[in-house]
Amino acid sequence: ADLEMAATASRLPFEKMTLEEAQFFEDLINEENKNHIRNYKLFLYIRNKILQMWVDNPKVQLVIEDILNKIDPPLAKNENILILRIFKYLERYNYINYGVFKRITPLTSMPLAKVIVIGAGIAGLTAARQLREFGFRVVLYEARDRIGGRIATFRKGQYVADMGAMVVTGLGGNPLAILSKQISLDLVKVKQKCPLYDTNGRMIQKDRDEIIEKEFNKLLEATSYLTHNLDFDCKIDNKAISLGDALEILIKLQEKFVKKKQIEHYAKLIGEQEKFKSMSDKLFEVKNKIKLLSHNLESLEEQKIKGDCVHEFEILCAKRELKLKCQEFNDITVCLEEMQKKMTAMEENQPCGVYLNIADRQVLDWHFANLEFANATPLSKLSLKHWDQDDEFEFTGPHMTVRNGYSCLPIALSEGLDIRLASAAKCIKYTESGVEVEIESTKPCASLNIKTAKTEVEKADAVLVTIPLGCLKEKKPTLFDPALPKWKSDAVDRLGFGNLNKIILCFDKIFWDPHLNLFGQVPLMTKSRGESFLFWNLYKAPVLLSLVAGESASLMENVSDDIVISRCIAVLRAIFGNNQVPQPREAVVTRWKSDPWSRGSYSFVSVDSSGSDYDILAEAITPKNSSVPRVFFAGEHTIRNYPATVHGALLSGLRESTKIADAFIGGL
Ligand code: FAJ
Repeated sequence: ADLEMAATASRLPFEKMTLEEAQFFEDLINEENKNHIRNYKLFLYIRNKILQMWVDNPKVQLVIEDILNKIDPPLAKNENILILRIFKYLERYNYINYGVFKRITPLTSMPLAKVIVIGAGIAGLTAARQLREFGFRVVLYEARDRIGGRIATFRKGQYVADMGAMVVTGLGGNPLAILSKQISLDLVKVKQKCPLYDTNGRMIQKDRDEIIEKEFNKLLEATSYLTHNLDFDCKIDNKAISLGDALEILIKLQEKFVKKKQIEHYAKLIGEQEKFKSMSDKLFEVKNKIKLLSHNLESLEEQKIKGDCVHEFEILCAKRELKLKCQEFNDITVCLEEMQKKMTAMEENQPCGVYLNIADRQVLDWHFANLEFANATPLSKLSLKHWDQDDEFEFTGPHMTVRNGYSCLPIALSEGLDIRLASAAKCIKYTESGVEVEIESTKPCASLNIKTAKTEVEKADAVLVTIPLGCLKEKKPTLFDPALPKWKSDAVDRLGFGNLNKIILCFDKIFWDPHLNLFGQVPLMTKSRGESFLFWNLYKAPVLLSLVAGESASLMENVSDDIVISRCIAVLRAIFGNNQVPQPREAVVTRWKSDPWSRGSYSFVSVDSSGSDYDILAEAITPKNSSVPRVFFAGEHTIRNYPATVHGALLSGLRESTKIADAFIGGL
């Protein structure tokens, strides 16, 4: 990587200090320092150079000696103290030496303090690993009998499929780019081509599909214009409105607009017809007049008296009058022809009276279902104003999937950690002197097939809570002692936690186009638009993954596996034909909302919430009379710029390890 690439890969501006950096190195760059301009440039050069060394080889711990040896003279000559300071900063703030790498220097043998991490999902594992690097004693408690949380891979024989997270949304700036260099993650680009089929299995015409997709984008742009460009506070009767409400209002307005255009067209056509009629009447009048004039002329000519100049003048006048009338007749005829043509054209080009016909609305509903999948909630629950507040932080590069299964990541991160499986935190007590966590075993008792009530209490200096937001919502009244402060508890209530489910179907052989990663079926009805609307073909073995999003995601959880699977197979049979689609050899149906250790899939910005609730959920709690915070929070629901994602959860874990180190080891 060059210096610029290394900075971008680390989510840092290449030619600028971040606010955090500017605060940290204030002494170097404040204007009272006579070298402040030089220092600023020097800082950026050293910082980017260290990042470059890490990005180039993240498999091995980067140590100060390496850097001192490799930083190019003359710029950084005799700047060893500054280099060390920048190195330590980058290490504490987890820009270097994170993930799975070979350590060169030994870990501290005398741990500084003890931290309990609750939850062995990606946030918990990353934080625990980093805290261990910083010299803490760390114990992880995980309620399930496996690690990974919402990263969960189904593996059976040749079959591999992700039941939770599966997409890596671009590698540019993504910490997973570093992890993918450290461990074996088989990242494969997702081909975006996605043919859509109607409910009879006919493929939707490409041009129609494109027109509706454009309309979908136009509707979304209109909601964004409403929110950001117009002075509209996104409230009706003082109640915040949802993205779904706004879209349906816009569709109604479009329908009204189309009707208005149609009425205008017909009014114009009627006007033309009336004009045509009065012109035709005029023609009739002129024709009669011509008859009269010709008759008059004929009789004048019959009475012709030679040499009578008055009579001759009368004939000349009559001829002239007749000629003028004939001219008028011709002009009116031409005019009528023109009018006729215009009316025919108007009749032939009648505007459509409906904005979307039934088939168009089904395709539009498919796009809405896709948006409900990305947000894991019906559009009617998303905040119109803030639902896409994290868009500007999107990583660059194509979306990828992990072909060998995403669980490789938590497994690699868990190496060497003290993890207690099947151990749920039941109560987290926090005081000025530390924390006590009541742990309950979740292992079913073999004889009675009930959960054992065996509990133990673990003490530590601090606790890091990475429990999903869905569980916090459900368990917060009893999980914390003392109860969470109101500012925190209200944010837990406000922020949304959605649902998304998958149906994994494993077959003997492929009956779909193996070159496609995606295909979809448009829904029959708006209400059930999220049910098996999209299929993913990602793995080496013949596996299809079907998504159930929107309202259907939670409804589906009350239906038996057999019914869910047969409904999904029916969709495939409509597309590929009854004879082509056999019963699956293996099938898995997820139920993330019913899962007691997730209670849903991932967070979203609900109607009454905003991006700042993520910040509130990230804030640590300092007990009364304590000099340090004791309860820290990580997880995808605590990271405003990268919520609802694996990389977000990972970055939140890194962030909290820094906070804990700052609190217990002290600043640098
Ligand atoms: O591809 O990055 C995906 N890619 C992604 N994240 C996804 C995605 C979705 C997505 C893509 C792009 C942008 C946004 C989202 C699309 C979807 O396919 N996919 C996805 C699909 C499903 C079905 C789910 C459920 C999730 C996704 N996600 C979200 C990520 O998986 C999560 O954001 C991330 O994995 C969260 O990590 P975390 O560390 O914050 O949370 P958990 O739940 O993994 O770990 C918490 C642990 O605490 C669990 O292991 C749990 O058992 C444990 N626990 C709970 N209560 C406890 C406890 N342990 C002890 N005591 C207790 N009382």
